[in-house]
Amino acid sequence: MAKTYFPNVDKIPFVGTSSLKSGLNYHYYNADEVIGGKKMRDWLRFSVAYWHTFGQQLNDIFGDGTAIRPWNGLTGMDLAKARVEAAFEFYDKMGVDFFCFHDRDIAPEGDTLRETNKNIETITDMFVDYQKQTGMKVLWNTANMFTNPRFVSGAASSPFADIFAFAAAQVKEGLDTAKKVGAENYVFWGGREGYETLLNTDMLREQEHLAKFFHMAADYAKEIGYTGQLLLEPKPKEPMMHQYDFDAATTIAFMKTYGLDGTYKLNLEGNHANLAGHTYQHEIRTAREAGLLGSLDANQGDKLIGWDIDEFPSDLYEATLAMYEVVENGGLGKGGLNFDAKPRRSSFTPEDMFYGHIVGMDTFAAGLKVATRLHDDRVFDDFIKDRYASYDEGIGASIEAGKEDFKSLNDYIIDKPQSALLAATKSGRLEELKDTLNHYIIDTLK
Ligand code: XUL
Ligand code: CO
Repeated sequence: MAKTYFPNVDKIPFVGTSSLKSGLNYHYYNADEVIGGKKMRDWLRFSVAYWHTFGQQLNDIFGDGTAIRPWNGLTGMDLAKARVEAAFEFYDKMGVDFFCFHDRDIAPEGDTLRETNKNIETITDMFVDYQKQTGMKVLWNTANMFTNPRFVSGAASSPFADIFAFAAAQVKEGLDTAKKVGAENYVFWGGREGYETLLNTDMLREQEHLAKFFHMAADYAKEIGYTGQLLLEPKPKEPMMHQYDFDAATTIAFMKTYGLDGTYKLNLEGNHANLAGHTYQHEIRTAREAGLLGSLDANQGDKLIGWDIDEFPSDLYEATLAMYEVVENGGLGKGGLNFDAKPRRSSFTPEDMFYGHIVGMDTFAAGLKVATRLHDDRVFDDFIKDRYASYDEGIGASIEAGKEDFKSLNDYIIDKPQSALLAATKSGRLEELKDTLNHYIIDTLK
């Protein structure tokens, strides 16, 4: 019998909502259940993040790792290989269809890039074998260009040309890997693409380098026939004081400035949205309306903490509104929901790795159910349509059609009394809408 890494956990079954108590089972995620014309697994396309689940030791800046993991004690390639075996056992038991990884999560670095790439290829050979046996797919892979000290001042935006060259070669290998493992997307999160102080930074030159880098990556992907979607992942701060891909709107402006919006889309993360002073829904809406919604990193932050804590999502309200955007978008296409999340430092057993994903998957599955009803009943759509109705006829329609100017609008409005202007406005009914939203959540999930 093959070695078992998680002997205390069986395949996670769907048990429904008959029992309130959590356990190693799903209450809402029922992979093959059809919601709004599509299976849950196809709406949600859940993915396990290799770095958090198989790399994290749960250390924080004040304390060592607490994680008890079946591979503890192993090092180098032995560790890397054990993690692959454990990972595929974990995916099978969770019943997820996708995983994501950084190059440096899966294999140790050698002294040269050539040696490092050899290590990667040994591990991705194992991935491909397991993928053939299990049908597991890669949602995306990416390059870690932020941990090693060579990236102290960035990668593609580093002031030092050799570091730019190294980053290019690293992403070249990353795109070859993406093609090899059939990754449906390739992600760029600008780990240290930003600055600490403008006193020593040529911001324009750094951003031009970054754009050039993304063009080179897209060109190389095309050259090798890699057809996955290329994604940029915004984050406003941490590790750099200021990150260039600050939020969805800033990244979209950057993409449009440098002609990247035809080749790249966005990967949006809940906790990153909060750090930028936005809701997760705001970021997803911004990308959706620009036609640039690519994929989602599902996690949550905390109102009381100002940094990235990558907590597994459990906030039904936030998940409902995120899924509402996804449903309005007709799904995520090649994208999915990647749990860029880890258990808390005090949740250190192997079983907590399962519980973390269970709460995340059940939260988003529940969110999908509520969102589908909100969409089908046109709860917000009808309200919003009515709120803007004055643009559907008369002067509003004429403004939208470009038939008016400041002079014509002045003539139209100049003699209207204040009472008529006030009568032209309507209550936004925020409290009523929130109450309705609560009713939908409670009724759908009962
Ligand atoms: C960091 C983060 C990354 C990216 C991939 O905050 O979100 O893990 O998702 O590099
Ligand atoms: Co992320």
